[in-house]
Amino acid sequence: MEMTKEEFKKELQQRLKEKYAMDINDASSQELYNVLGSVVKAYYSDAWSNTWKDYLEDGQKQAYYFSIEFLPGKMLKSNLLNMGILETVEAGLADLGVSLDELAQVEQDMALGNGGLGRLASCFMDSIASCGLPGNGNGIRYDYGLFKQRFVDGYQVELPDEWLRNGNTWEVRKESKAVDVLFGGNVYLAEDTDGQLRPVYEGARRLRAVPYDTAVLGYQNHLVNTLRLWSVEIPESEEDHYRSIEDRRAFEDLTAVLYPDDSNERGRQTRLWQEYFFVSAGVQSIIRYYLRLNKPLDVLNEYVAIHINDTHPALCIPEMMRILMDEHGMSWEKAFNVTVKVMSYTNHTIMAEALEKWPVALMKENLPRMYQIIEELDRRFVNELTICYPENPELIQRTRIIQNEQVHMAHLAIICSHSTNGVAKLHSDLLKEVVLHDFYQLFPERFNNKTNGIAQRRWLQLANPKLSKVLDQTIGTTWRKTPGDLKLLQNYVEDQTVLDQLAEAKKSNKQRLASYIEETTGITVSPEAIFDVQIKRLHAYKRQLLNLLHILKLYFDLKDDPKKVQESRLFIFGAKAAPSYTYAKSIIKAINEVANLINNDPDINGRIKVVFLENYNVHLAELIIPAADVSEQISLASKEASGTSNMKLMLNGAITLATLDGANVEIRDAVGDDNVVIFGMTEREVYQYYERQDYVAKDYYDQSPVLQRILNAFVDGTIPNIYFEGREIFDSLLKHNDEYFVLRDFDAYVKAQEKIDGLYRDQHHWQQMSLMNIANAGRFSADDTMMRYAEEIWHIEPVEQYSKKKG
Ligand code: NTF
Repeated sequence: MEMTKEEFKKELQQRLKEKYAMDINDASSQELYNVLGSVVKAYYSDAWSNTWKDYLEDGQKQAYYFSIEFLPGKMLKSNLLNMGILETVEAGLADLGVSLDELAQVEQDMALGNGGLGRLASCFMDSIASCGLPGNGNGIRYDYGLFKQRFVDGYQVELPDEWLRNGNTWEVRKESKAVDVLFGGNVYLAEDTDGQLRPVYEGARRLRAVPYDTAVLGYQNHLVNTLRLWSVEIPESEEDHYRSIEDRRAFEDLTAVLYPDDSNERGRQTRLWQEYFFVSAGVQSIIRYYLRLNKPLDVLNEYVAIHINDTHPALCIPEMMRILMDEHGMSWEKAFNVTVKVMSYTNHTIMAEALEKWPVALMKENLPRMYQIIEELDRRFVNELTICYPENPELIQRTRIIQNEQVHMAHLAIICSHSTNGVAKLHSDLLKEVVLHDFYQLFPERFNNKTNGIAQRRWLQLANPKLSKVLDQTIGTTWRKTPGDLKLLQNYVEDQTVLDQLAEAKKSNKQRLASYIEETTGITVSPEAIFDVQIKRLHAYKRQLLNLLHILKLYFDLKDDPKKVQESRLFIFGAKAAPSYTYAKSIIKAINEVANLINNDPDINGRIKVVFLENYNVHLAELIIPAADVSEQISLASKEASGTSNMKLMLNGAITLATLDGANVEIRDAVGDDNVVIFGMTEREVYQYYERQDYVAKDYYDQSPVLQRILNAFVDGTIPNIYFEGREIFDSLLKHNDEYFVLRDFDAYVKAQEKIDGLYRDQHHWQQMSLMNIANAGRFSADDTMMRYAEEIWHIEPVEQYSKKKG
């Protein structure tokens, strides 16, 4: 994949002529972007088809990452970077009077995910390819991605995300690879001509799943994997079944929208259909491909690993069983044996409401064959346990797949796979000791930890070219391929020149963000202020409210004593709330009203500012993260499975202000106590409260005049325009006893914030801390995480290693 600047320019102009009969000067940004996309695509197309062919010819074992969400963001620059032609193209465009950055703006963020789970899947895709691993993604091509967030009078308003309006340059529709998926009807088993029992389907709806493939380019290694996203269509043969347009619509809507609830999933038929749709299509296409290898199906696990990303794709299990038994005549025992070896599962949350359960009636009606197989899986599991643990019927009741007329998807995933992992040490320990303890006792060897990671290419090389340059000049460029080499930076912790350069890079990123803030919100902010950032979904357990209470404290302190010594602070929020999550939306409204109050108060005179940026997404994250000084990771200990913005912020030199939750624990271990600010209850203390049931939030209020003043502000008109929301928040803390212990951790948080203030005042020391964070962020590289999945779960090897062995 090599190309000189002149070749590139020629190619671009040529294609522009072919496609639009235009010269550069006449083309719009959209037209130029489209043409640039096709140039880029043409450059990797050989490598893409070769990768497929090589895998097939070598009988290479491949992993398939099944995820109901992928959140890649914009792809133009990351493709250029990975192809090694980012600079060439940038320079070539500049010669032609075009700015690459401006063109890149044209691309719509591909936002087929809600937050951490989907973004992680995309970092993993990037890393799998960049590590030379044979692995592909499998998901849904939603017509509408995550809603666009607007604020109207401080309220969140959701607008549709029409990301496909101008087409999608990167995808390739693969009509010939379409498969059919059946829904509903009746299924019974009848003897076939060969004497085998086979299912007979009556009255089922047949839908066509058409794949759209997107290339996933490895970082400068000529490897191109595939992200396959499925879209629904009505097969021609079925046209007669659809009597009205509404009837058609109902089915075509199957892949129309991404469910915007990141955790709280209410039993909705469409969602169940979505889950089965992409799982069935994906597993069918894997088997079809596998059959081309001419290998028997009972060694499928030597060639295929399927990863179940959270429980949404757990139907992979019964679907694989169905195909092996119904379509290939395999016995139950053999099919089960292979399926367990092929499947592995990751749990991403312990929040009870996110542990998926489907009503038996719904499953039976919509996916009758799936239900039959699940019922049999459950029956056999119960039988086996009854033999092994006759004295413990409660254990069986607690762990079986079908309970109280509900199918427990996590149970299905654990019982029928060979690996269950959590996403940070603390989280995996909690799974073993508390949440999934029964299963851990049954299958201890299946449980393992794989701490999340991030793709340093997007979150440092692309998002922060300024810092990247300083790194290149200081420690050389090997960190770009081997993020662990960032460690070398530690040698410069006493080097004032390097510290100044880092500070300079940060400042310029802060200026860039300040301009964006001014342009989009009209609020003027000073790049001299501490940029204090909390960016993540809006959820009570993440405690954006704790942040807000502290802001109010600072506000009142300054009102009382305008001479109070304190660094200027800019509090930046970015967060979407699930449209049905009223409490989270009330918090958004409250933050926006507090922002208005403080930003416009002449007494404060800009010493504190609060900015809630609309429509937080991957692109905005790329702008905010490089500019952050403080990384707010303040969830109630035990609730955040891992977090990944914590890793991105650290990598960009922000100081983490955190509870000991999720991967924050490992961040502290990586940088040492001196380079992070930790506060609040530990997970153990939280569990002690649960055991003793003796938390009384109101005591904290009664005993603290500071808290009284702050909380009263929500209901006495001090914060304007939040009559209902203020009351709701006030009541959540006092009447409903503060589920996430905000008041319990408040004092500790205030002290931690005071510590931050003091540390920042000593700029030299702050720069040293920042350097230490960058230097130790290599530990959270998704490349390493993926290598561990590859070795310990999927048993796949990098292609190079594989070919070397063969050679
Ligand atoms: C999220 N889970 C967790 O809440 C985060 O802590 C974690 O970093 C990411 O997964 C990635 O592992 C979810 O989004 C979900 F869907 F499980 F709730």
